[in-house]
Amino acid sequence: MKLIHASDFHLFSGFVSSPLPAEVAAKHRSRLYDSFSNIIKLCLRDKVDILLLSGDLFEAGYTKISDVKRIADAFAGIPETRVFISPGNHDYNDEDSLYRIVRFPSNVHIFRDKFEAVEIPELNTVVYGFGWKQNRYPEMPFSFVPLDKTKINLLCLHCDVISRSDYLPIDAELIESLGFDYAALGHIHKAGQVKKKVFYSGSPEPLNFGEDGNHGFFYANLDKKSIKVSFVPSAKCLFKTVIIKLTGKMDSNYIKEKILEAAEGGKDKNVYRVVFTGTVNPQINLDDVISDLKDEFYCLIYIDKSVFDYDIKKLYHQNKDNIIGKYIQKLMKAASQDPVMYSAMLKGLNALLYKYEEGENQ
Ligand SMILES: [Mn+2]
Repeated sequence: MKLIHASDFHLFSGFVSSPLPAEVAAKHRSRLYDSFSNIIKLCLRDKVDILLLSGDLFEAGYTKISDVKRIADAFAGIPETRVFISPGNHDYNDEDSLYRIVRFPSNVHIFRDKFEAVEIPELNTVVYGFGWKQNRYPEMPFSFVPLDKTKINLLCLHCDVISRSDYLPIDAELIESLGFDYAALGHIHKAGQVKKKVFYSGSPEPLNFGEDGNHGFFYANLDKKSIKVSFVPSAKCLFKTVIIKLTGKMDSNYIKEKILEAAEGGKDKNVYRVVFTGTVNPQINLDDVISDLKDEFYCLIYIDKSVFDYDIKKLYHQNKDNIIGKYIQKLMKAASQDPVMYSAMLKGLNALLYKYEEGENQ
């Protein structure tokens, strides 16, 4: 029997709390859908028997009826594949859920908030599952039942395999000990094998900078006696954080080179976040540095954690009689005791120096 296990697509995500610029968020949204439709194509090509989708298939808050209709139509295109969906915290299946508004084809089973067993006699298989009806479960909302070990027993569930969690905490040992032949879990976005037959497929595409590394889904060949599981990497892009430690000696071109070097040839497909640390020459505008590179990148954003590279003492002596010297004199004591004050002083100095220089040049 051929089985695909995928989860956490987060289709149609709004990326509202994400630092992605709107146009990149839109492109990434279509990548998410591509990852879904590529799995559908694979089911069709390989005549996959069972597709287990363990929750967060879409983000309900940003998903329209027509979007879910599109998902349902895709499933209608693979009538020979039995599809099981166990909704999770982002697509929970309550009375108002789009799962209940849109008509799904007969090859699709969507679990509700009752632990349920669905028999597939022709495959000698039982698929167990539970669908979330709310977005939190601080406690296990159901009990397992003993399994018929003459059958292939599958589990499809959105859950957290730690003892304390608001997201349906469950003991991985317990799942293993019950004797499931494959447990398809969702919720954790990083793929992994929790126990011999217990898997998190992770999200097929990464969704934010916390989700580095490979993303994809599991493809299993199994019968009652044997199981062969492979991870299929499917992500079209990686989310990469690049840390650039600046020194006051670096000029703009050197910083640009550093960023390009760190992007390692993935700049036309990956999502990059540069974090600047260290000290920066106050003459350099990091916003301009990033803007100059932007066209070469699929997505490039930055966070500035650097501080200006001033020799405060020297600056003070050079400017004793003007506003800059007086500013340093006023703030130096507080700044030496409080890092927030220190960084405020540097920002102020930057403003003053530029202003002062502009004035001189006029
Ligand atoms: Mn998720």
